[in-house]
Amino acid sequence: KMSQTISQISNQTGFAHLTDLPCLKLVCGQASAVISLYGAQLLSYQPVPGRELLWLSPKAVWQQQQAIRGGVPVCWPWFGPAGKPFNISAAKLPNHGLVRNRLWRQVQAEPSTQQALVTLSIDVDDIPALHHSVTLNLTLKLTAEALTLQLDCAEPMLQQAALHSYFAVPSLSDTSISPLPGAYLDKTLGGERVQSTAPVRFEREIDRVYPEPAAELLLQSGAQQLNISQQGQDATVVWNPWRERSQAIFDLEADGYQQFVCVETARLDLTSAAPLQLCQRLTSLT
Ligand code: TA6
Repeated sequence: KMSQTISQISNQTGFAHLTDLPCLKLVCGQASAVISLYGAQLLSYQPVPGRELLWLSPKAVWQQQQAIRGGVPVCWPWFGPAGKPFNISAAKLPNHGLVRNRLWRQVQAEPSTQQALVTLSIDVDDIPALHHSVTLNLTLKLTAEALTLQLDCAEPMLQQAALHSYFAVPSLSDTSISPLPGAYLDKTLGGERVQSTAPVRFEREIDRVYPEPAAELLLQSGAQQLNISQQGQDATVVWNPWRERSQAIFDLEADGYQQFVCVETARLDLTSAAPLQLCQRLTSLT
């Protein structure tokens, strides 16, 4: 008898404690994923039932301008605080761009036997210094083996972007990411360039921008191993807020930082106007 992978895409209202959040659920064989239409934010990826690879804060909220704390936030068209060319007026602009706290629309959904594929889109007409609307697309592809996120913007413009993934870690003190380049910009030191070949260890706040990023990373924590494959990036950002910083973040529990690390596929260059294509693929190896 032929065994076929069954895939399926369905609407779902609510995820975890966010009971009124509009979501889509993707299933392919044993694997499943949940994505929120608010922010086009992936919230869950389970390669097999019960093994969650992403982290969501129990204090995450949505609506009222808030971005959901956890999953895979989409940062665009700027990363971090808005700088040039976006900060042209005195208006206060949100951290990490304009699309984390808006509803996206589903434009395409294709379940086939081998994969579940869905595209979410948003038209943004209030990018500072730009006088027309720009469309951003996020395509999610779930197969039995892997999950791929792809962010596309066809407009040749100055734009930054990041897939700001929060990965659940069973043991923060036994977590490593490799390979990482021997130099990085340390945002906890105001962006100072640091040369170091020592492996990153999560024993204090880590907020690093690694240029010259590898295409394939291994995130290991305890017995868990995850392959993170990236495309279109010019940086890998690694973030963990640690204890003190967490206290200033209203939607993080006091010890929440023990449960995740962010490994972000980012395009940060703002020197040339270009279309965007950024990709992160997650494959559990355990
Ligand atoms: O990617 C790291 C970072 O830019 C940190 O500096 C930290 O602020 C984090 O993202 C979270 O930002 P958020 O706007 O979600 O609070």
